[in-house]
Amino acid sequence: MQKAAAPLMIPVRSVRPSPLASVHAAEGFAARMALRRSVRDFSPDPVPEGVVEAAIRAAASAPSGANVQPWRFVVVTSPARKRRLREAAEAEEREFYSRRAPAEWLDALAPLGTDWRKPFLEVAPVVIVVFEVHQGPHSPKPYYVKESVGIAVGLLIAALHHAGLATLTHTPSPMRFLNEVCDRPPEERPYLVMPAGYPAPDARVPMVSRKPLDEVMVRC
Ligand code: IYR
Repeated sequence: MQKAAAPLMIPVRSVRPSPLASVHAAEGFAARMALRRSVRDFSPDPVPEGVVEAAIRAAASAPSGANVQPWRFVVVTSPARKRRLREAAEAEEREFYSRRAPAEWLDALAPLGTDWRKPFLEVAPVVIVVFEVHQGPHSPKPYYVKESVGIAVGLLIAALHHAGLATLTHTPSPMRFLNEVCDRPPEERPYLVMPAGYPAPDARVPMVSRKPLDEVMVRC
């Protein structure tokens, strides 16, 4: 086997902030992210042109295994397509809530107040369906796919929140119906569904809290 050519290397573009500016930036970001909530009641108001594109560009800047970038972001805005999405998702969710979910899982979900109804898939002005891209006729073998796509989705959520939009990380189960609804080939596997938009004026979210830092961070 021939050895791969040495990669072209370029200088890293980075400006080191002062320590104070660094702490300020980190604190500001943490405070902003702490305001993010998963929203299930959306306003149908459209989102400004370009916000979703820029947020997906931010998401697609994520690190990925071997830099394969194994993700596809399908942006659904057409009312007809959103309706199909909702109908197909609700059919699965109806099964999930009435038959498939074990009692333990339903108990865990009870504080969130979720059920099989998914009107947000039709009401939100944009629904981004995220797919993992596996090896196929036009896609190389990816590595650490779930980790890579998870990181990209984290950036997507942060980017949309930063732009003032609310999101929901929605995971219908099973999700294969999304290939048909979104016209995607079999090597693309649904990862999650993300409605995005502004919260409805009367939107409510469950009163839940985040673990304090000393519960999630340890030093060793
Ligand atoms: N997919 C279902 C159930 C659900 C599961 C988890 I884990 C959640 O955090 C929330 C919901 C639904 O979307 O309702």
